[in-house]
Amino acid sequence: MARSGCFSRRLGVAVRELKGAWYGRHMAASERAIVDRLPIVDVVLEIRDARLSIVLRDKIRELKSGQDSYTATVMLVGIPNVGKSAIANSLHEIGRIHAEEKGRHRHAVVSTFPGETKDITAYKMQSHPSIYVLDTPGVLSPIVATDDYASKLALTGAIKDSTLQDGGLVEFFLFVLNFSGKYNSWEDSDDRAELVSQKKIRKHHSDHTNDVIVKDVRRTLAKIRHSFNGDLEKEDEHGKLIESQLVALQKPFGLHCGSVGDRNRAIASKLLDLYWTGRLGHYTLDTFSNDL
Ligand SMILES: Nc1nc2c(ncn2[C@@H]2O[C@H](COP(=O)(O)OP(=O)(O)OP(=O)(O)O)[C@@H](O)[C@H]2O)c(=O)[nH]1
Ligand SMILES: [Mg+2]
Repeated sequence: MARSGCFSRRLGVAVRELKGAWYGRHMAASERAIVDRLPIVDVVLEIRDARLSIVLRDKIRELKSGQDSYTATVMLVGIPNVGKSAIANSLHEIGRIHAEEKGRHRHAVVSTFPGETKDITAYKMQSHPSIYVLDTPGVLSPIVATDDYASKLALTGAIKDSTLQDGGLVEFFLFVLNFSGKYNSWEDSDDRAELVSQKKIRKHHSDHTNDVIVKDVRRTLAKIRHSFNGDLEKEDEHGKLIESQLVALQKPFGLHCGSVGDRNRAIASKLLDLYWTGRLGHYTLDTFSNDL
């Protein structure tokens, strides 16, 4: 995403203007609590994305090879909203122990909002040897080095603040989307939806192809993108494309009343909600060098 240019800068500036406000007293206390627990923890797993699951499986296999009386503790750490609680729940769920042994805290709360987990909580996932998984509150340093990093953090949902909506968050999302190959995969999934409706293939639970609003939003965005004759690399031309996409979204979202400002805010929040709940696909914001 080397071309992020003005969209990333604008959002990065908006994030930096928050001056690390997300790192409040609560996050500082959580950070201290995590450090205090380190001596009793056997494995610390930093959660970044789904690819970590392979590392996780290997580590747990290593622990299992120890003595039966051994108690192992795995601590999940990471910035807010990366899925620590979701992983804690999955590990707890797949744990081979009786329901009554699973303890008082059955499930960690999973939410699209960062900062949902307030305290370190232990979930038992196995007996003989005992394995506990510790879910921790997300901690994000108050200092973000560059606008590029700040804007990507905001787009992942690690920082959520109402001022970011006016700071170019939705525009940065559309910028990323317009450069991605998602429109083609949406067309494929429309074809798939047709086959699903004809019952020629089974519907996959996560493809959202039967969600009418999602389909309309995807179609609207793709149509405007396909009719765009300008140059995506030119910031002013790309800005105009994004403006037209946002205006066109009034229809699928059914927003016809209220002031222009209110409508724009509602469109931005509905579109970002679709993105954050995975209904507009998954995006890798990092750039990888070929030697990785
Ligand atoms: N697409 C996708 N979304 C996920 C995955 N895991 C979690 N999520 C979503 O990411 C959001 C955050 O998940 P949480 O598990 O609450 O994140 P967290 O790291 O515990 O967040 P904090 O408690 O705020 O630090 C939720 O909307 C989840 O549904 C995943 O593997 N894939
Ligand atoms: Mg959590």
